[in-house]
Amino acid sequence: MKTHLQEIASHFALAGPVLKIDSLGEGFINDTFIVRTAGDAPDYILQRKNKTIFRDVPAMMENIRKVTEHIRRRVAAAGGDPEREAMTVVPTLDGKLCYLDSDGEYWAVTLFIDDTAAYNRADSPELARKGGEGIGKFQAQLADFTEPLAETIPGFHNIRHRFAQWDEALRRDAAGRVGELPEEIGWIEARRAEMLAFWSLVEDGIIPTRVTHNDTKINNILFDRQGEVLCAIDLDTVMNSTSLNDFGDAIRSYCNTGDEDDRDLARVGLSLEMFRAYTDGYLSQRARQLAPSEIDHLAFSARYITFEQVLRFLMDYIDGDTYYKIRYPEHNLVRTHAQYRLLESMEEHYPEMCRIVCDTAAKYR
Ligand code: GN1
Ligand code: MG
Repeated sequence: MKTHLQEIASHFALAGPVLKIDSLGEGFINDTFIVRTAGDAPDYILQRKNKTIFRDVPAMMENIRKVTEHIRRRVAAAGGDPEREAMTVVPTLDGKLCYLDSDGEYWAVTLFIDDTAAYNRADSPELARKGGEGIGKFQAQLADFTEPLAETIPGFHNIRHRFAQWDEALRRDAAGRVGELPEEIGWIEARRAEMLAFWSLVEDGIIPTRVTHNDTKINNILFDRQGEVLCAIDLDTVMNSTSLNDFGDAIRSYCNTGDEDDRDLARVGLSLEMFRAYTDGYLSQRARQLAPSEIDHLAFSARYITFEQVLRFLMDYIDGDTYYKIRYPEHNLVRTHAQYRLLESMEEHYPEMCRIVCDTAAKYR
């Protein structure tokens, strides 16, 4: 008898019979599985997309199709292997990009890329440099992409929008936790003005808007066994935004000496060595295309995205843990504290971060 997952998989245009389906990965949002097939047929990634978070899954899948097809053409033109250096969306048997099951859940399939490595933290400057190069290439591949993209999560990295949600969450106090969090709430409020001032530069067009990934933490990048970047995965949030977000979000994960949810705050901080390496890789691909206003705010973007992450984890804790998957009741608060320690470390090292960006940009311009 077919399992539920096998029944779901049977609606997709797979090249071979399904052997088994196992759970995969550590994503906080979707449920991810690997579909093993018999014989020479490739394996596949099957995902149940989180429809509470992504309000229009078909539109999101259409974004992913457009963007991956564009990247595949660019990879092929450069003599690369589009099946390894790009994601491939596998349609349903009736040609749709996702399958809607009888419970109202959306499922999507992509080709599984074999023989790869994934990381939660950069373990060497070489890896950080390669990661920077990979996101730099991703942005460069999409620099001439002109098709419209749906906004899959409205105001995703827009801090004005996040503060509106934040004010509402404090007012609602859904889980009755606001009273216990004066210190943590103070961390957010103390930085409201400087974060909004940065976002005004994007709103006013001083910092340009481009096609960006928007979720560039290290485990959303696939490396090959030699440490080269193959491609960016988890393209659910590909949208038009500032490319600074992709830099900042990557720094948040590549350059953290601890874990995103480390309970031991003494382990958490910004590694300037990893920062230098990531910046070098990224700017080796992007220095000549970025506007001066973008270069000038690269270092700040790491503070911006890390601040946003503190706000989002704390807001989810205040809301009663409705957005991120948690493994234990205080998980979102532990994440908040660990990301705040990282933010403080970035603030302490900010002058050096600016100097590194400036020197590296000069090297590649
Ligand atoms: C989520 O889906 P995943 O686990 O790659 C989140 C990111 C956060 C990240 C925190 C759609 O990423 O924005 O930065 O967790 N994705 C969405 O680790 O909210
Ligand atoms: Mg992910």
